[in-house]
Amino acid sequence: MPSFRNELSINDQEIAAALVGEERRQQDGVELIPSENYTYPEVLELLGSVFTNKYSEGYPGRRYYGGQQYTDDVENLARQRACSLFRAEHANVQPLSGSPMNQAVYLGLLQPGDTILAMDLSHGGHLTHGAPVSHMGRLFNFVRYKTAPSNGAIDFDELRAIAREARPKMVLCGYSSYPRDLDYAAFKNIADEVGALTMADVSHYGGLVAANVMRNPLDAGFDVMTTTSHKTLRGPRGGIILCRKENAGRIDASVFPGLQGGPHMNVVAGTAVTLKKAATSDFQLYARQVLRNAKVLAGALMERGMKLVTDGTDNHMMVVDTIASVGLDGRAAEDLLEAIAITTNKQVIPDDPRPPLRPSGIRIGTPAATTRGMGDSEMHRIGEFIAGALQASGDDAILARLRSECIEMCRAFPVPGVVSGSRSN
Ligand code: DSN
Repeated sequence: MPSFRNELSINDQEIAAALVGEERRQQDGVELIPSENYTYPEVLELLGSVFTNKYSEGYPGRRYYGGQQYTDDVENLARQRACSLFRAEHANVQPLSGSPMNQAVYLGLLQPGDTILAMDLSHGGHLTHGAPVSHMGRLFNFVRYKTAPSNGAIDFDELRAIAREARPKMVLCGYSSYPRDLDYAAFKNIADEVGALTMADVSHYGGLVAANVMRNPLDAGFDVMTTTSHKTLRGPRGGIILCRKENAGRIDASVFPGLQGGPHMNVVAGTAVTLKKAATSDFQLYARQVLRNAKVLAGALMERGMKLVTDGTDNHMMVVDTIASVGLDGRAAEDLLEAIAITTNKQVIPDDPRPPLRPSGIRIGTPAATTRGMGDSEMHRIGEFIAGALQASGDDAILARLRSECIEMCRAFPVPGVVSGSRSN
């Protein structure tokens, strides 16, 4: 089997074959799932380092196990870098990923049964923002606000009315499928009126906030901001909670021992490196290009007759209404694009009448393609590939041609950490 590696020391043929296959899939295809990215070779190295051997329950200087001189250094650096990057008073870098990160905040600052005002899930909110199928949706009382499908605007008069009626303990914003930026000051004003805490989950666009190309909710006085580290930030899979000093004790105790045991120190080390890189001018250029690429791709799709929810984007993602565009549901569209080596994900649109596994659209984002160095001309080509494939459903000859053109384009843009014949670039 052809391999992208010079050598592979994994003496387990089935797993080795899966790894080589995944490397080839990542190298040969365009990754457009907006929550995915290619992490740095340095992070891949740290993830496979001896830090994974270490138990470190507790926090620097207050651990329940010995042997912490190096893990303490790593966690202190990660916390300091997170605070400096996001202009926060306190950071917890231990959440194992995005869901436990958000759960730790709710459980640390609220009581079961409390009301949380959050974005409607089909309008872009995340599972942990109270989906009925999630444990958080059962533990807390989530009340919803919506957005205008025409332009994504939030009607803050209506939101104020809902808040006055529901008297939430927390006003939550942030999203996993919404193509616009948010007015955090407006959320904060309403929360202050009803005496609620403010929390923003910027997991998707944490890297864009870090680079100051999207608004930072902490600048508007938010109490808590959460972000995953593996999306626009390009780090290892993990979560970061940023908060005021006055809430630091409750947040830390909620993460450990409240919700988790030992932090994954190999991940925390990778997070520290990621946060240092996110403070550089190179990262700012990257973040600007992510936004530019999204605008160019959105324009290319709309020129070719694709209907985007809110007719465009102000961030790194867009949602294509595939039913309105070509009469295909999101699953069929996802499958069709996968056949031409483009990975997207099926996605509900606002107030979608269709079920989540057969929704009306797909979600597309530019962070991963931008990491590979793709720019304007590749975004135009990707727009052609996507529209061409969706409009050619059932035409195998056209799909085969699009697939080979797409793979050829990808080969000119190596994936960091995976290069034909070598392990890194
Ligand atoms: N699964 C992530 C996403 O795709 O948005 C969020 O957790």
